[in-house]
Amino acid sequence: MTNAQEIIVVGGDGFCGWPTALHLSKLGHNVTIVDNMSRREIDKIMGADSLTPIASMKDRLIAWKDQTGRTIKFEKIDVAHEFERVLALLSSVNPDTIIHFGEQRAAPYSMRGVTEKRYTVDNNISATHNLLAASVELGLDPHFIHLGTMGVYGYDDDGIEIPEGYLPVYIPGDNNKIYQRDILYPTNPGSVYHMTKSMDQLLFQFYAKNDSLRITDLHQGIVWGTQTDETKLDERLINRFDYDGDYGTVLNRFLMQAVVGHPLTVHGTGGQTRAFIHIQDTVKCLALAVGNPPARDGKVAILNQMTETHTVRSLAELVAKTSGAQIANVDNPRNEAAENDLRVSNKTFFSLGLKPVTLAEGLMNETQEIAAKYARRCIHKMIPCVSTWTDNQRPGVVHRDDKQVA
Ligand code: NAD
Ligand code: USQ
Repeated sequence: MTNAQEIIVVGGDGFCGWPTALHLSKLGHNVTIVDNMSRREIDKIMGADSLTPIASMKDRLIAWKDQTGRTIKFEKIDVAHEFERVLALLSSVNPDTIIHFGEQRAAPYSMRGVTEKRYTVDNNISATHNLLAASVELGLDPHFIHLGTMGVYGYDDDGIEIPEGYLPVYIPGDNNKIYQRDILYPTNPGSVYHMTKSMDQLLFQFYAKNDSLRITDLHQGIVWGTQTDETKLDERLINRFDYDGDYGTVLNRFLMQAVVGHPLTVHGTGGQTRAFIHIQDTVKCLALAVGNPPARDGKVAILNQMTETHTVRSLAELVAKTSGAQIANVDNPRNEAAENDLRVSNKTFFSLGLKPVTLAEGLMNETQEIAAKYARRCIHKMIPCVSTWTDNQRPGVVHRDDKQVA
């Protein structure tokens, strides 16, 4: 491969970051992972764990070297709070690309209580800003790639296809002329976590304009699956598989629930439509983004990184049909529309050559095989979603306008 880059993968111990780091290393790039291991700490505090047995970072990197002969470097740094260390690292690596996965990414965790709300805002906003500010302070010129989320736009069901970042608006001026502006497509976040991703967008807008940083913001849908070509090479390289009520995402939860004999936990009617992408395509999209930095024109490149949409209900029905699992419609702990449509423009990745794997193409079986292999590790009490969006949704809470007091 030509054009090997120096790439820093922040959050490279996580579900998306780890397989991305491996994929980019395999392509010949020089990869440095940065992570503060907070995700593993949160699991310990919650009493949860990845369904798959994830090796220590040291063993992961030894396994990668054993399998491929390639070296990935690792620095344990909290990028939200250790600014001097971020400066020192960026200065020594002088990265061509920084990929930023290093945020608290669970919507339910961000809604657990005030401690988790404050942690999510503090961690995510400071992490993003420190990386941008450090690059500018050092006079570096990295292509900055951030993992954002489809959910910044909310699910209002207004029949409009969500564009890739920008909305042309036409404003009548005082002189009877009509002026066109491309504004950031309005956000309408549905959790404190999604709110931090909306706020990140303004940081990017400012640094692209003021300091001419080249920034790509990938608005990713819900990632499913667990293994990629690289993580399959050795059991010590296995990716994490979250299934608990806060960090487990819906399709992976259903696939493992079917395996361990738990009814599929559909929130409400299951009429919520969401965007999805397989982890194998996540790593391919990242490689495409690395190879295609945006022009230095003061404008953030915003790409929708998703390959298909489904309702929660249809996913549950599909999993139930193939596995015989029962479906349980449970009270929705979230404050979200019960039913919505969703249309998303994802033309950029397709124009760059992405050929996605879809649900129909058999990877659901592979994910269930992994879940079955490690089903004995399941901590059943961690399956229910107990983080609620408002106090009123907590079990046993008497609503202010209830006539009868229980
Ligand atoms: P993850 O929690 O598995 O990984 C995030 C990693 O970042 C963890 O290893 C964590 O320890 C690290 N981290 C967090 N704060 C840090 C800090 N201050 N300093 C250094 N490291 C820090 O999450 P993921 O599923 O891999 O998601 C990665 C990114 O992709 C997130 O920003 C998330 O918002 C985005 N995303 C994820 C999904 C999904 O379905 N998993 C979908 C859309 C977008
Ligand atoms: N849901 C169920 N049953 C469950 C779990 C979830 O019905 O057992 C429902 C939720 O109520 C919601 C939908 O499934 O309507 C999706 O929930 P999720 O937990 O799979 O996904 P979400 O909270 O949106 O967050 C995940 C990732 C986040 C990422 C986001 C992409 O955790 O990091 O940003 O997907 S997106 O949804 O496109 O914004």
